[in-house]
This record gives sequence, structure tokens and C-alpha cells, in this order.
Amino acid sequence: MEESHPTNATGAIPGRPGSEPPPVAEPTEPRGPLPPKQDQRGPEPFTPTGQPDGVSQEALAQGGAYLTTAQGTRLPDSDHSLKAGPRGPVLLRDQHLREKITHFDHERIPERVVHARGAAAHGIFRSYGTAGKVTKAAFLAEGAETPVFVRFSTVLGSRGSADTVRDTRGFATKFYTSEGIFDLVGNNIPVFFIQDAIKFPDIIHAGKPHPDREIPQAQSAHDTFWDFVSLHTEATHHTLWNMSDRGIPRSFRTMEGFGVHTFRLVDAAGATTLVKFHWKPKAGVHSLVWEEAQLINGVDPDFHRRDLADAIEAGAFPQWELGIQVFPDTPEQLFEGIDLLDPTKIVPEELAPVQPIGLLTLNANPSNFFAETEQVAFHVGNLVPGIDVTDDPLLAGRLFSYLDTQITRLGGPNFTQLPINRPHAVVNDMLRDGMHQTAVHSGAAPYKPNSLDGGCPFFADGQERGYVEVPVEVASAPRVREAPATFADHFTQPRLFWLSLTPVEREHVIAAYTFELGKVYEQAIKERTLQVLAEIDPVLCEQVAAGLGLPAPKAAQPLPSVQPSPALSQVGKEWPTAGRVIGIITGDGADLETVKSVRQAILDGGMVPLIIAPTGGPPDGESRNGVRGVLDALTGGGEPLVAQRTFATARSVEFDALLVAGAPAPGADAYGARDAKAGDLGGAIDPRVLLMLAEAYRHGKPIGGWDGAMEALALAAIPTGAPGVLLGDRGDEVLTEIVRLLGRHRVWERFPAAAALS
Ligand code: HDD
Repeated sequence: MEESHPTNATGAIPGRPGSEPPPVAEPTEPRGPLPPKQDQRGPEPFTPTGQPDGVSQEALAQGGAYLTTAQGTRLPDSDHSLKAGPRGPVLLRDQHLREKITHFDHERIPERVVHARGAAAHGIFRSYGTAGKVTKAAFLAEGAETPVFVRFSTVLGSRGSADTVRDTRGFATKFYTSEGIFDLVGNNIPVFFIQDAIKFPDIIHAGKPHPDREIPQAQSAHDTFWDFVSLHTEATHHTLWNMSDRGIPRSFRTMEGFGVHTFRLVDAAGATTLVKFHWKPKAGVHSLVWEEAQLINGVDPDFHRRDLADAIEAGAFPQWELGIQVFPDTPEQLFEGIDLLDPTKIVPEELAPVQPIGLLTLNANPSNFFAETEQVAFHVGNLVPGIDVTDDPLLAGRLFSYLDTQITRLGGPNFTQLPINRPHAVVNDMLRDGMHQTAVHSGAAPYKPNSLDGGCPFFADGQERGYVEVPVEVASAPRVREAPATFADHFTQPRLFWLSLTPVEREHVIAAYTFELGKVYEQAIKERTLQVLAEIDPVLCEQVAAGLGLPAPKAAQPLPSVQPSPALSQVGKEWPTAGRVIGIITGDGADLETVKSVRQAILDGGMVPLIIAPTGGPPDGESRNGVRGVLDALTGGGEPLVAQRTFATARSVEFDALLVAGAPAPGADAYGARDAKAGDLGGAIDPRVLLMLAEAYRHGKPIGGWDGAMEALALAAIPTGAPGVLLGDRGDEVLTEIVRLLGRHRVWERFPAAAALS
């Protein structure tokens, strides 16, 4: 069935597979209204029944030119209730009023009990075929292309919570394979808080807001969370990852993803292999710094959601490679002494390299948030032939939970019929009836065996690509509520992670623990957590204790000796800069030809330039503070340009790097500017620009400038010659150096731990 989508100026459907990606451009550039969708057009092309020609009824969520009731009756008015006279009482018989309000009353469905806040995108997965050696899964065969839908999320916050809180991020992928749905429901952290699903309600109750006042929202910095994780030390590893930069990703686009559990792959001959799944972002693994994350929560609570949608709309399609770590399927299920069934343990990549098996490209935004992002239903039990589960006790509980939760959340058992959840493979189940049944099933015999429907549908064995569970031997053992002895070590891998981080990353971990525990009221919880930290590393414990003003305890047991895994650090690597955002601060007297060419060079590099001017455009009337001049020149000659941000709307946190084109004088709306001369504002530079520069400097962002930029930097107390601060005569040369620095994500040397870095 043909879908209807708005087309861009070239006639291509933005972001749809098969259509040419539009060039990278500022996605929030002012634009006219989008062309109407096929089912929203005016009356001309419509048939007398109100349906557009050539489009089937099923393809349309809405059809015809006229507003109707849900029963299809056309309406003359939807603004006034039916009344006995204009001033009279509203009449109960107003069917349209009752239908409209009743539907509205039921517009919300229960939000997800965890991972309520999320954003998603459509895409395509192209298999390299390299996994063909270990699995018969058709979508992992060479060259196979599979449509996907990926939803990213935070765990703790409710649906309207802010994006950049410190939390684990969900990374759930639905593969619409030719053999049915495969869901890889992972996180951006490779380990989990608990080893057994029976503890899931405990960790979630502890992390969610306090039950009496329902605060704090979407935070782990509170007593119940730290109470639980300090008593339940198997959570130590995951908590340490949360306190690291991984807990505050820069973007969904710059997160790794992990399947966490060990899965079992099966090849065509029935041979099995154990694997762990990894998503590796092409854009690199980058994080925010804590102050930045906190500011964003106020300045732009939709920061991650917006970033994902803007990137896709601009044609900078986010990409990840899917990879597997491969282990022999031995009866012990151990690799180098690491228990592969323990979801609180990683296998360092240095011991088992991640082997790439395919490429994921997200290339289309959802058309409707509710229908797609909200109603998508993932399940770790959605498997295809060639992929099976292991006996990881956390995974076992998940296999129960996901189906169960959708029945409440989506109002019954027929949620697989929702368009976003519908398999692309042919479905012929014998599931019937139930709430919201939308299929009109035929046949008289929804049971097997039958003769009335000629025995249909038939069974498929392994040869016919039926799903056959691996006949794994089940050990004969007493029935117990116990964990294996190999699950008992809770501190070796946290120490491994800690020692794998660079000094600046460790500094961030220390600051995060100090912040979070500083928000805890109960002294006993802080002290207990310090004891946990002592078991990881004395420096970590002592530094956090110093920040809290408490004595640092000694480790109760000898510190394990570990081999660090450099792959776990985010610092010290070079990454592509495509899709990164560079702000260009302009002002009165800026050389606008340079601004134009620098902007173009940023676009040519696949990055997003945002011009920041004293006020918005387009110019009309009298110029104030030279704004008119800026915009006139920007719009003059060639492609029209406008300022996408003003000194009032811009904040440093939106940019990965800043360029200063001249000395930006105070805008007309700077604090008190209408009543005061520039000098009264503390200088000739707009105070909001000074704030932006000071923040960008503190957050380790590259800063460049030319012309009068030196004055702005000096007033922002940024030392000349500081690392990552570049002043030059030529904008293009400054940009080249800024982009080089951006490849390292931040100017790490600016952080206090820098001395230890070298
Ligand atoms: Fe879960 C949602 C990831 C353990 C029970 N989980 C959910 C989502 C992600 C994960 C990404 C959001 C899916 C979406 O976007 O719709 N969960 C994980 C990972 C886990 C994990 C990586 C450990 C390795 N989860 C886990 C356990 C249980 C659950 C142990 C219960 C025993 N998870 C759920 C749930 C959710 C869910 C209650 C809420 C909404 C949903 O399923 O659809 O069933």
C-alpha cells in the first residue's frame, strides 16, 4: 500500500529508504507550512464519497476533505456546543460534544512502568553476512536488508521528564525480518543492577520517586536509590557506569548499545555459539558534562529527542554497527573465568573482540509519536530461527514481563495488530477475539488438528524455517532459591571499569558520587556507600568522602588485581564530526562575508552551523544595535541566510563548539539595555554572549574567533592561549583547527585532572 508523505523541494521523501538523502542543513531554519498529506488535501481530487482517488480506505488514517464524527457523518461546526439559544443551557443530546469529549478523556494510555520517556526512529539494517558462520537467521545473511524501528529511552523518569538526567538509556531495536519480529531490547550500559529478575521491582521501586511526595523526578540522587544499591552490592558495577560519563550521553546518536545478556546463536547444521550483542555508533561515544546536562534539563528538556529528529530531518542519518563477541557454548558457560550467565559482568573487548556483522541506519522520523513511539511494544522473547536465549536468570524473568506489561499498557492482547508492531512476515496464528480485535479472520477452525479448514495452517519444521528451540540439556539439580557461586564477586569488575578510565573520566565519576550522595539525607546510607567505594578503589573512596566531609573507610577485603580494558574509556580517540553543532556568534560590525563562507564550510563538512545574532530576522523597520545590518548582509547575495538563534534563545549547551565573529555588542533586549549604556552592562559585549563563552570554556568545548573576538574572550575571563581557544585572522583557518579539536569531542586538557592525563 502506498503511504503518503510530505516531499521536500526536490520531490524526494525526506529520510525514506530509497530516496536520496537531502543535504545536511540547519533543520530548524524557518520554513513555510509543509505540503498537505495525501489524506489532508482539499476537495478537488476527492471522489463523491470523500476518498482520494486511487488510495485505498485502509491506507488512510483520515480521509476526505470534510470534518466528520467517528461514524463518518459530516459536521458543520466543532466550536460550539448545541444549546437552547446562544445563552441557553447545553443540551445532553449533543452527540458530537459527547463523542469529542469522551474520546479526549481517553486519549492517554498508561505510560511504561519503566522507560516511559523515549524517542524513536525508523531505519534499515544491512547485514554484512559475517554472522552467517554462526547463525542461520535470515536477516543476518550476507546483503540482507531489514526494516527496523529503534526506541531510545531513559529508565526512571515519567513520560514528560527531561532528557539529560543521569540515568541508564534504553536502546531497543525491532527488526521486521522475513522470518518474523526479532527484538533486541538493550541498554547503553553493558551490565545490569541485578542478577535475577525477581529483584526488578525492588531496584525500580528504589529508583523511582519517593512514594509519599513523588519526588525527585527522573533522578537517582535520593535516599531510596542509594539505600538499595549500597545494601545490594551486585548493583555496584551498573551504578559505577551510571556515575561515569555514560550516565549522561551527549546524544542518542553517540551512545553504544548492549544486549547485556549472553544469547545463543544456532547455525544451519544446529551447532551453537554464545554471543553478546554490541551497537557501536559511527559518530563516536560522547557524553555531556554534568553541569551542561543540568542546564539542558531546564533550557531544552527535549534535547535528545530534538537532536535525533533534527539529525534525521537534516539527512545526517545516525548509524551504528552491530557486532558480536563470540564464545564457545561449553557446559560451564564461562569465558576466561567470567560467568556468561551473570548480567552484572562484561567480557572485556581485549579478550573477545567485537566482530561487526551489520550496519544500522536511522533514516526516517516517526509520522505520529503516539501511534509509533508510544505504542511500539518490545519483547526479549521475540526471536527468529537462529537466535535463542540462555539460562541467564535475569533474562528468564524478562521473557515473562514484556508480554504481560503490554496487555495492561496497550489494553488487551491484540497489540501485535497495531501498525508499528505488525510483523512484515506473513502471520497465520490461531489467536482469536479479545479487546480491540481489528482483524476479520476467516475460516471455521481456529484450532489444530482440524479437518474443516483442510488442516490449515500447517506446521513448519526447521527445514521450513520453523522456530525450533535448541534442545539444551537441563541439569538435574535440586530446586533452590540460590545464585551460583560465580555470581558472588561484586567488586572485581567495578574496579576493572574504574581503572580503565582516564583521569578526567575518574574525576567526573568522583564528582557524580559526591553530588548524588550529597543529596542523600541519611548519614548511614552515605557511610555504607563509602564502604562500597572502598572495595572498588581507595582514591575513589577518599575523594568522595572528602567531598562529603566524612571519614574514608578502608576496604574490608583485599583489592582484586585486574587488567584494565582501554576499550571502556571514551577519551583519547578521534571521531568523525558529521552532525556536530557549531554556533557562530555574530554582531554589529561582523564581517558577514566571512560568516557566510565559514557557515558554508561547516555545512560542507556535514556539520550543523547555527548563526547566533543579537535579535531575530527578517529585518524590518529601524535597525537597533546594527542588527539590521547583520541580517541585510546575511540575506544579500546568493542563498538567503537568517539567524537561527538570538542572544535571547541561545545557550552554550546547544553547541559542540563556538565561533565568535567579531565583538558582539549588547542586543537591544540585553538585561536593562534599553535603560543603560553598554558600559553599564560590564563591557561592550552582550552579557549573554559572555555567559555562553564562559560555559563553553568550562565544559571543555573548542572556541574560536576572529576580528574583535579577543575582547569578548577577555571579558569572559578566558585566558589567551588556553587549550582549545583559537584566535586568528582568517575564519577558515580557525574553523579547520576547531573541527580538528571537535574530533576529540572535548578539550580534555581544560579539566582539572588534565595534569594527570599527560
Ligand atoms: Fe526492561 C522496558 C531494557 C531488565 C521489564 N526494558 C524496557 C525497555 C528497555 C529495557 C530498553 C524499553 C523498551 C521500549 O522502548 O519500549 N530491561 C532492559 C534491559 C534489561 C531489562 C537491558 C536488563 C538487561 N526489564 C528488565 C527486567 C524486567 C523488565 C529484569 C522485569 C522482570 N522492561 C520491563 C517491562 C518494560 C521494560 C516492565 C516496561 C515497558 C515495556 O516493558 O514495554 O516489561
